[in-house]
Amino acid sequence: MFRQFRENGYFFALVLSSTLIFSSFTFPFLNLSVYAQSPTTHISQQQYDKIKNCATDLSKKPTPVEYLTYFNCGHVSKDPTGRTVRQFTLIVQEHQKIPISYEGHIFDGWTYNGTIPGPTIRVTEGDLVRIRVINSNENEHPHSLHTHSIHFAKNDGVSMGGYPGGAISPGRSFTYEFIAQPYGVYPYHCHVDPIADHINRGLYGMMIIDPREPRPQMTEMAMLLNGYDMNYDQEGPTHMPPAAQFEPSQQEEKVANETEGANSNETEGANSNETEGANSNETSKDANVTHVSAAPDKEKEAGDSEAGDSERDNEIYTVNGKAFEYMMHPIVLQTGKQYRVYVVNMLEFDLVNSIHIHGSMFDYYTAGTDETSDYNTDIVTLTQGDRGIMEFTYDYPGTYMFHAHQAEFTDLGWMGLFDVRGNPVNHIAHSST
Ligand SMILES: [Cu+2]
Repeated sequence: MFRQFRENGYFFALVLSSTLIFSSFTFPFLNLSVYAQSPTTHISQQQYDKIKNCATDLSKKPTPVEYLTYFNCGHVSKDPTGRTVRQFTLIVQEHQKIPISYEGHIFDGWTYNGTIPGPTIRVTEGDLVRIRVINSNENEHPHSLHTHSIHFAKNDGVSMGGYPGGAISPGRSFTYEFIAQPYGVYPYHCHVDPIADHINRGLYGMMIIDPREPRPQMTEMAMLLNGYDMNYDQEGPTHMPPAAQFEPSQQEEKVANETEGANSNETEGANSNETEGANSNETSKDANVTHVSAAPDKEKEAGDSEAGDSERDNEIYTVNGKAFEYMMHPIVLQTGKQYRVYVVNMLEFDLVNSIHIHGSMFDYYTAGTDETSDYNTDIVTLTQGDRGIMEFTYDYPGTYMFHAHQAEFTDLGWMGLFDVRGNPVNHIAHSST
């Protein structure tokens, strides 16, 4: 495995030397001088959105390169109390042909707004967030939107409890509402059973809740770690390129067999949030609850529960949706500048994922819910749903890899490059180049 990794490195060194020359990737640096330090209290919503690098075209489908810095801050308005309201629309579409490699692999994906991952939703703590999810008419399955963070049960996007937002039928929509809290970085995803399928198909994304007071300003990026089980259909790869070889597993696919929580499925774009008695979740132990992965443990032998799932595997691993994207388009950084990366792991079927950077160290903020970093490291390990914030600086120019520290994942696509430019800083350079 390691040898293969090294070979891949050499292969991509060659690719890199040519792509660097022709690279059309320009990194959108922010002009941040005005807000170099956290100001005191008042920053207007408009000013804040500007330094957040909010996208101006919300209908855009960002490419995997653009995804890095594409922050969708929603359509902004104010409610009668002056509170900022941010509205988003996510359209779920099944059977989208998503290019996920440079070797022609097409994934039969289910998407929020046409991309995998879905758009990065960015709001500020205290905002009223409304996310309208439309399940397209031509879809075959119910879907939902489950966001992590704090909210009423009826806005949780799960079928238990019989909430309409737990399973939106094709042709219907539901508007999820919550006050954004607490600040941090979160995953969002569909929570309809079988959930592994709905996630692996591509229904997930990142949500950033910014603190009311801006974090120290630096150039920001989003990195979402994922993988693809290509065996849903026969359209998967016949063989992988030298840089990404794998053995197709020979389990056949039981495509999403539907739960159809008969009761649920209201349309309701209504905005009432205030009700919600204490009764909430306990009801309906019958139909829905049995689907929640407790049953298989009893049936299967220990150590091999959910035998069907244990055979599932990913053939391609990526950051931001496309294998080796940032080797083909290295991310240009400058020595001495500070960078912040919001990282979320949504990899299905593998227990852990990781992110490791070469040539520097980063401060890590688990879940992004604290102002002080937890530790300084060059690798962090994440299980599905785990996330955090990395902050780092490069002292020396050069080309540095960043990748999962599992060689299998790197071989199959989860590897990228920082192209660090500028003069050495802070230290005396021992050698040039
Ligand atoms: Cu779904």
